[in-house]
Amino acid sequence: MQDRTYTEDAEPGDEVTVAGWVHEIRDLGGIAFLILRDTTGKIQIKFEKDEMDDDLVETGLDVARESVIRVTGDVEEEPRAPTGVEVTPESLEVVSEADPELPLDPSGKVDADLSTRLDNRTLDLRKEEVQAVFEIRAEILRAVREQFREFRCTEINTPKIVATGTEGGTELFPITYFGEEAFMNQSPQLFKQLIAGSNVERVFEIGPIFRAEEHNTPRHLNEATSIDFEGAFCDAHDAMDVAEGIVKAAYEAVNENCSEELEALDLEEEFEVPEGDFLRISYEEAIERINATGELDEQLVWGDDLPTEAEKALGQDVGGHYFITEWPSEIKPFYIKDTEDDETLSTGFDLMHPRMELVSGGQREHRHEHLIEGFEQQGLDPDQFEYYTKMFKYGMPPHAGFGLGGERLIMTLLGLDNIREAVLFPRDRQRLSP
Ligand code: AMO
Repeated sequence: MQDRTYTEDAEPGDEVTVAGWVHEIRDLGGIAFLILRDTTGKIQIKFEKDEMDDDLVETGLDVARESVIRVTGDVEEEPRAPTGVEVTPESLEVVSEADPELPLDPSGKVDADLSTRLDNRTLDLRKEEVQAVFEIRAEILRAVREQFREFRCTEINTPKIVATGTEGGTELFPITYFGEEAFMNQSPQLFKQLIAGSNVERVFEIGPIFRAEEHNTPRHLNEATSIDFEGAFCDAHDAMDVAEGIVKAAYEAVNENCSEELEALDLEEEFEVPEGDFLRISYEEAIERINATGELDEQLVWGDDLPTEAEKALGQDVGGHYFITEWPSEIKPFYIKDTEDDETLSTGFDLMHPRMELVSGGQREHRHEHLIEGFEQQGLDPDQFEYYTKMFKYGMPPHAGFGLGGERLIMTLLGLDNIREAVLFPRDRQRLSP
């Protein structure tokens, strides 16, 4: 590609070639302005009709919005221009002409519904505030990786095509694998445990999970990004410390490195890094507090899972991130270990944002016989999981971990209304393409 200057780097006195999209054209008669937009921002291109070549003026002012152009010219200071500088063009090339009928207006003057936006993501991502969400997403994932490395974890990648499910049979997507039934993986759960039992000890993975959930809600996806951790010689409290550290690292990185993006999203005032330790309350205390709010039609009893309204009521009551610990064993999966002195209580925990659940985790059952019993109690056939259970016979250390919903983290951090806003191409009940 020809040398090209990003619009934010154009300084008065430079001769530059800038390339990007036609954001707007304002024709004031004798003078006209074209606003060119690239990934770094916008720059004004000035056309003084009487003093410039007619062809150049015509090409510049007749081009359809959102066409791609390349402009060469001198940069001058102009306090009235949006970025304080403007370019007087010497040449202008239309690189790729846009159809004047756009399905979506990237200048944001005309609102589009979410469905139209998702159908036209390329145009949608030309909006500053939408680009900002994905710049922040990238920064969060970078910071999370760095924080895991500081916690001495090794990044792993595990298969997404598997022979069995782990998170409940009804939420599986079946596929055909060379004539045999297989599934899209719901979670790296068993693989990350198998590696925590190796010399690698502490692992993390950032990857897709697939859930054939029937729900079509603002906080469920059928393909989500899970941020998983598993650590040998960790108990549930150690895993909670890691989860808390990861969530805080994400907030801190956004606070430090994304001020422009927060401004584009109008969040510069509102955005706050969570302060202090996240509260840890037991499941028993959680249901007492929820019942005491009086927000629920029916009182919760021991053993109930927490419905959405209960999570909301408790979230409002607590007012910040918090953990719910010691869930009843019967509502946690087979791989979660019971507490030492009470087998009806599990070491399972959830990390909650006041709006929703972000994380599930716990200490794992690492004793071979107990693990086999757990499978049987949950109606699963241990023989199908032999590749997993047999490794528990060869020196499996106590271990713990968690799964953090990547999009839920982004959604709650930015206060997005819909989880789909945090994914480029969401998969849900209605969407299989794009
Ligand atoms: P769980 O099924 O609770 O636990 O998932 C962990 C976290 O992943 C996110 N999540 C989702 N986000 C969007 N759409 C979905 N359909 C969806 N499903 C899950 C949530 C949730 O808290 N193996 C365990 C984790 C572990 O124990 O390590 C697991 O998958 O934020």
